[in-house]
Amino acid sequence: MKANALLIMAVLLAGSLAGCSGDSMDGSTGNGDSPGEGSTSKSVDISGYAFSPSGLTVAVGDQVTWTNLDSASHTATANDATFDSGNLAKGESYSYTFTTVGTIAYHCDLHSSMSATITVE
Ligand SMILES: [Cu+2]
Repeated sequence: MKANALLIMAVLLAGSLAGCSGDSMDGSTGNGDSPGEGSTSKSVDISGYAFSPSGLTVAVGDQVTWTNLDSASHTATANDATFDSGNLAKGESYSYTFTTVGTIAYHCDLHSSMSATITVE
């Protein structure tokens, strides 16, 4: 009997731990929006001195990953400083999870001709 109760508790505990796992929760002093269900990951390639796609719409809670495919270094830097990848060498990537609705224009700090937008709905 007692062993059964312990087993049930262990299962419940494991379940709740799994439920809140995540590797991008470091900025969690958030605003009450729940990034939970339905959040997805989207990708932006940095290639040929351009962001592709240059206009991307995501949902609140979605994570966007920029990957630099060029030989040259690039950054993905929000004009309003919401996010900043820092220098990305070839093959490096940077991820950011969007938690606030709005349109964020961003650019490459190293190449003023490179700009794009993320729209968060
Ligand atoms: Cu660049």
